[in-house]
Amino acid sequence: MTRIDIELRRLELPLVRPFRTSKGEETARDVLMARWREEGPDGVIEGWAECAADAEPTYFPETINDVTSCVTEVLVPRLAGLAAAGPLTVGGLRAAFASVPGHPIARGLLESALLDAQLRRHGMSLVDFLGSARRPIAVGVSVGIPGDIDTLLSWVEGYLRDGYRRVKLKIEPGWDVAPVRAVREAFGDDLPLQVDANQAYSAADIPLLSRLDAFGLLLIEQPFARHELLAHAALAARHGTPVCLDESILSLDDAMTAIRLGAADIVNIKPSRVGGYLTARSIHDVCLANGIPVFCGGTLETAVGRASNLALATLPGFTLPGDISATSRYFARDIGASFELVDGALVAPSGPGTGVDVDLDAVEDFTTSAQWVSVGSA
Ligand code: NPG
Repeated sequence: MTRIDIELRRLELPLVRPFRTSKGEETARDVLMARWREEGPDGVIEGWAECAADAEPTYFPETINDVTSCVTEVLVPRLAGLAAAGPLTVGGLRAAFASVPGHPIARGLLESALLDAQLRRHGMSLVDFLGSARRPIAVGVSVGIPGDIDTLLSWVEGYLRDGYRRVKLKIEPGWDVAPVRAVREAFGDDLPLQVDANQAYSAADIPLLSRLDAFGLLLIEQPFARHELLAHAALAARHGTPVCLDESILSLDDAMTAIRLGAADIVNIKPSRVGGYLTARSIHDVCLANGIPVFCGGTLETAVGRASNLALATLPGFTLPGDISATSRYFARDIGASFELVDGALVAPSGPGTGVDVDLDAVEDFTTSAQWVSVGSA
């Protein structure tokens, strides 16, 4: 008999620099984390995970409150009785949630916290579980929208000095061709450069977006609304700047549909957005089989999410640098050891599970709310 309790903790970590996209500005990362705690014959094991939901449905349909109520009222009750014969496995959890439509972020939060606990019980790292060799991962930096071009250039210059080898510029109508041109003129044509619109354009803007083709970008990410797969396919059919999907991909089915429609030349995989690391790996697999490069997206993760995303990004289809920057790009203080850039790359920790020793004092200091929910015995 194993006793299972799950803590939902909402944290607020101040950002070292405000992060503005076409969707708005954040000055702190408001993040929901789950702590999976199981107490059985072998003692207590804990696993941690974080999710990508925001306070508002800014990037994804699920909000932090949605995830909280789905976890406490829908998902955890479905686990009742499952730990009677021993610790719950990720497979058991997936089976219990199979009848729940949607809610990938909520399902992924619990699955990832359990996966961390399960791997710690087995003494296995997430890198080894995902079946990839541990190696340094080339990473990039995502640059928010500043007030003016001079500020943008000074930010990019600083990030290049820090060692980043790929730059992603956030764009929006009125802030697209000019900043891209300015960065190209200042830093040259060899800088791996890409742009991300976060759904800010419509199909009527295809002629405008075509002007970006002149700048040799690696990709343009999510120019149109998430359901506009046909518009993305129309843009991709021009064979100009490669088209990358992010917010459109909430599941493995979404990825397969996008590939079939020709709506994605490249896919940004954000594990939390698609329901966890197993689904993320499946999306990686289907993209690899279809010749679609992928990169690991980011949502200003804490050490827990950053370590997990680095582990995923060791898979062979992740041929493009991910949005997985060093800790100092985001936070002055994190809830785990800092990730430092070496030669433009980061390395996933090698310890069991995510490999992150969660700093409970820091967690406490950043907590804005917390609640425990117990998995019933029957
Ligand atoms: O390095 O974590 C990072 C940021 C990468 O640009 C990034 N993330 O639209 O992909 C995005 C954006 C994002 C941030 C999305 C926060 C959702 C929340």
